[in-house]
Amino acid sequence: KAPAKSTAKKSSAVNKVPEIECTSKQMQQAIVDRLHKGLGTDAEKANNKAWWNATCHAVNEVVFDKLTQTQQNHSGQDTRSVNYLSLEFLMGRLLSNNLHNLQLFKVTEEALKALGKDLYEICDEEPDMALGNGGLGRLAACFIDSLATLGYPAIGYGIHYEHGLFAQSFQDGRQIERPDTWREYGNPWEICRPESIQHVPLYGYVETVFDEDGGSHKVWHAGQKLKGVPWDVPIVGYGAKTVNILRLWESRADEAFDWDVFNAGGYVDAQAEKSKAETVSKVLYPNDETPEGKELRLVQQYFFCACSVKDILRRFKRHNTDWTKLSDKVAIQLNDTHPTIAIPELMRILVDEERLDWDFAWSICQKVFAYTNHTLLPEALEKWSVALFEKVLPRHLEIIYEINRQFMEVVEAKWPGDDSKKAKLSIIEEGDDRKVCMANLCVVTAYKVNGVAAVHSELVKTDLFPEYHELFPTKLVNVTNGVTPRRWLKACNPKLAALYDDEVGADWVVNLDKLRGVLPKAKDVALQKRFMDIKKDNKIELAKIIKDLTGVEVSADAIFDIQIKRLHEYKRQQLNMMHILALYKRLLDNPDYDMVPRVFIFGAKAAPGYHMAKQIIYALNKIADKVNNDERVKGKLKVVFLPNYRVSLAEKLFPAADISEQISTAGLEASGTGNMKFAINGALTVGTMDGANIEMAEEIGAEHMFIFGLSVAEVKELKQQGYNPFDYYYNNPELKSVLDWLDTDYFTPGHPGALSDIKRSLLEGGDEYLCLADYASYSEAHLKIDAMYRDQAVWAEKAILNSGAMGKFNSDRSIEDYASTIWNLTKHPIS
Ligand code: GPV
Repeated sequence: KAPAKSTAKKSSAVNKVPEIECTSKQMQQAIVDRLHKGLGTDAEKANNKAWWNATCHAVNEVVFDKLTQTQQNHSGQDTRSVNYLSLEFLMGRLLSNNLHNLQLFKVTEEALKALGKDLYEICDEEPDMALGNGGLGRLAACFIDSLATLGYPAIGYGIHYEHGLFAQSFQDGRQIERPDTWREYGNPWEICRPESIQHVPLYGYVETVFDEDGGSHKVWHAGQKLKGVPWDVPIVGYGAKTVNILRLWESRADEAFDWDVFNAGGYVDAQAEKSKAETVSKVLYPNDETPEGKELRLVQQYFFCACSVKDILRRFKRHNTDWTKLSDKVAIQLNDTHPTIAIPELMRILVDEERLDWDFAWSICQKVFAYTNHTLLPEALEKWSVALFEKVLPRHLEIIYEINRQFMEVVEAKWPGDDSKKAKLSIIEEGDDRKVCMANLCVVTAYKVNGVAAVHSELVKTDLFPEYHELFPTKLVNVTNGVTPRRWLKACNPKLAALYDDEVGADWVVNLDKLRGVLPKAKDVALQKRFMDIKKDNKIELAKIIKDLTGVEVSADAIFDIQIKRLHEYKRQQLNMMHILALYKRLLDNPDYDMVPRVFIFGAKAAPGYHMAKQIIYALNKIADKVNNDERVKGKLKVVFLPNYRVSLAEKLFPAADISEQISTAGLEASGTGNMKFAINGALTVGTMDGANIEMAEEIGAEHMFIFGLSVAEVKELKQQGYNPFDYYYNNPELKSVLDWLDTDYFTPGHPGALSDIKRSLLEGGDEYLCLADYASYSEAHLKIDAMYRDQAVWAEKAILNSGAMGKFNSDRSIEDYASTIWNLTKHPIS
């Protein structure tokens, strides 16, 4: 099989998708039926939440049927499948998407309308399933959508967090976190599967047992046991030819294990044990790219990996007895290093429980696991303290030592006597506080390791793992990220989707390359008008939401300039902020300063313990307060920071954007996926040559984007020379005045210095992310944006050229790349 090449028209997906037979009358009946028989209420009494519930249950009648068919099909053929292990699945809402994928959206819209209800309002009742932090978790969600759409046998495995990512609000401009309660009153999309419960040992000690044949084996005597209860969420592919599952594990106390305490009359102690066990799946760690070395996190990782590996082996054993077949039937994809512990867990089961020979077990592991790297940031690479490991997972530590011992022999053979190579490649980092390096364990074991965009994958080879690359020259590969066009165009931007249906045919939904059909017509006045009218409508919709959420009035005639992503210094929201301050200053210095009205829109959560990120949120809110209430800017400048950015809010933002801010320091954003969602929806990108921006420029043409700033090579060079932010500060008066402004109490009346630490980190702190170095170039790019927007015909043409050229960034293409270059998967659609 040839490796999948980027844009080639190869999306062999479902091209003609048969409608599921269902009339509006039948759907009405099904929904009313669910209200009556499922919820014990009626159309008179029901509130919108109940209507939402009833609609979900009506939809599930179709979903479950297709799910059963899919499972019978996969099990009957004992198909090879991919198991996508991820600590995060940022699913968002499911109703609208499921309806689109079942092609029941229109019918349901009509049915509800006949019942006096609006489907969009009903969809808005659904709480987001926010079981993820950001890009990494949302990528997993797009991937399982594409896997099902393409008809691949696949299971997503994760944790059934009781509380997903915290809800964010602002108090005097500062971020406040509240628990997320997505399933407080149950959730219609999940099915509990007690028949597939798993048991997970933890803590305790390892015993060596000597066998009669003179050999020996290890027995792990656990100090505690957890019960893993699986909850399945059906994943409906577009056209419903496949309904896969996302299996999420909930932790409970293992009654069998607590029996002694219970019998001894320790009722209260037993209850306390129970609640301790339940904390394991209680809450998602809210850190993005900043691992927290807490015991509970390690326990979470092991808990879900142990459940998942056992579940995978249980399915395998239903049809197989020959362990050499495991790698024919099973691929396990590790979404970053978070599920790495699955590797020693599989070794443990094969060696200690199945009693396979070590070398045989190791050869199996090396054919089963593949690993995706999502970052180069050194602080983001997971390392666990050996002491903690020994306490929680004593047997796994032994196994890792043995893997490492054998691997060090390989390193010695390649670089005889070179201890520095051994130190660098060792899975165990030596020192006072010895550490287990999870990324090293992944690279040593996995048969493929991939980065998530071309430049990132190159840097993985040259900068992150150069020695591993020398040792395993075919192991490191690239699979550029993508996003599902079902959620990120069809469902979230129905008007633009309808335009594309008319222009290129409705099957763009499964073959995004088809959008290229509009490229030759980018100058067509009628098309431009339709395109820009849609954008305007979407902006008006967003303006209402902004008013609702913040009280700020914005004009849909202004340029909507949006930066939405986690708050991180490397993503440089602070650079955007500096430019906003410069515009504000220009307007104050010259009341007639000529600029197209601009609305800067932000959405971002900061990790609760990330001080500088929280300061940047605070600063932006304070700046917004000032700017939005300053008559002198005459409405030319507005700044809004939307609270509680999440998938469902993103769906309202991407379609309404004119400008997409993708301004990370070159070399630091592995890929980005928001960049893709913006461009597909017709926003123009202001961005650095980083991550997938580079490949977008290849597809779209860099001349149709606002590329600025230092390249990866230039960043390296500048850092090597010794970067001094003060050089830029003293040489650029505007930049200096903007930064000095932060030292006053202008934005925080009565509290001078409240924003000074941002300035400090950009000057004395060394400006690690080169904001000052890129400032002038960024500011210039914004002048070009302003100039171009004045010519609406040119703008429309560019927007069409951007959107139409995004075919490559369909997650179906990413999945085809994984399927052919890593997973060796075959499609098994049910019809
Ligand atoms: I590592 N990413 C993330 O969202 N969380 C993480 O903990 C880590 C990486 C992101 C990268 O920052 C993005 O560039 C990338 O597009 C995304 O993962 C998906 O690959």
